[in-house]
Amino acid sequence: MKKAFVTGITGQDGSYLAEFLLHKEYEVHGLIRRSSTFNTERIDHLYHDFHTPDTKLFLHYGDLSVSGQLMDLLHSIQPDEIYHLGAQSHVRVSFDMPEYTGDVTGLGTLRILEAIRKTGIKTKFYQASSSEMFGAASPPQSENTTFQPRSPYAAAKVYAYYIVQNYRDAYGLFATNGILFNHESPRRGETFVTRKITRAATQIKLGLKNKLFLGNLDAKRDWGFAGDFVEAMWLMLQQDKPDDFVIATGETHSVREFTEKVFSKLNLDYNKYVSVDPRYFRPTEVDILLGDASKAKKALGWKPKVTFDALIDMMIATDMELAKKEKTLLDAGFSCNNSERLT
Ligand code: NAP
Ligand code: G4F
Repeated sequence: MKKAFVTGITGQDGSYLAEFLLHKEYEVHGLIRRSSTFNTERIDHLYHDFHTPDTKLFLHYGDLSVSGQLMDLLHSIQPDEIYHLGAQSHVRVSFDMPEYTGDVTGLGTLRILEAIRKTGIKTKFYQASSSEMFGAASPPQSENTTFQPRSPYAAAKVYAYYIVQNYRDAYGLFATNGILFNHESPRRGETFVTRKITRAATQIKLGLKNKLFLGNLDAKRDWGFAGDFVEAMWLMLQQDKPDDFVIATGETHSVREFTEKVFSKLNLDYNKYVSVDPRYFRPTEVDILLGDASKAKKALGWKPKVTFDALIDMMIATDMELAKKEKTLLDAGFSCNNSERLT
């Protein structure tokens, strides 16, 4: 039985990856942060008390800003594969918290690589690199495109990308960068634009809300489904040699187009409900991302399965169920959180 260690297991990708690996009979170890509120909602359906016989998912407290404990964990678990997904992953927030983002998203990767090197464990390492690193580079973007980062988050990811390559060359580690374009799902954090839109539109449809404030509607993204993308992460670590791969759908759509589609699928005219609030603009923006994943297609045999329309349908369906539950609670006199978030 193979063992995997997953940082960021409580996040969108971590939860899909944990499901995928457990299905493949891996023993999965996840790093979680101590929080005063529960942060394991996305993996609760996978977790069994560790006293349960044959349990395959184990959680360990830790933080990417602390190196000694990462070393102890890797030494005791001895994973065959490490999927490093943990990060301060919100681009807008990285402008508010640049130092923290540099520490966790940039140096966090170095801390794990150092833990591998110092413990001497034999393992394969996956780094969650990002299309945000391409920034201002013209589309389509591939493994050969020069990075032009446009945010503290992107700059931190560029550092992490190159330190992965350096540890591969300098110490012979099996360390691979997956350069993933945007991927979404019903488990996407509610302050990322796609989920912010599907949450609000379904709430508006049920009369729980009457306005949605967004930032730059003209930005374009190459949006895929997170469930498809975690399979690519696994495929990268099944190769004989480490390498770097772009993972993308090869289609790009604007935020306006995404918004219009979601509202029209609910028989609503987005113009009546959506307003632009400059508070959501970024000091520097990435105008267009469009990935060329032909290398991954050829070398890994990977291609996306879920279309743009199917992704939107999936997100609307889940958020409609959530909105119905909220409506039931409100009708019964309870309160529910449908306030605007900071981002
Ligand atoms: P996410 O939902 O924001 O999840 C981030 C995870 O990192 C969460 O489990 C979070 O824990 C954890 N984390 C944050 N700070 C930490 C710290 N100091 N110590 C330990 N864990 C920490 O992100 P995602 O969308 O799943 O993305 C996964 C990775 O892929 C990230 O590295 C992201 O930057 C990268 N990426 C994402 C995309 C995308 O479109 N989704 C595209 C390219 C690259 P809590 O639950 O406690 O907050
Ligand atoms: O959904 P977003 O916040 O995602 P963004 O900035 O592209 O970053 C995501 O994808 C990266 C991969 O390229 C990941 F590395 C990163 O971790 C994250 O998962 O914003 C998408 C676009 C931006 O252009 C933003 O300006 O939507 C625009 N937008 C317009 N109104 C908004 C809003 N974004 C957010 N979050 N909230 C808005 O109200």
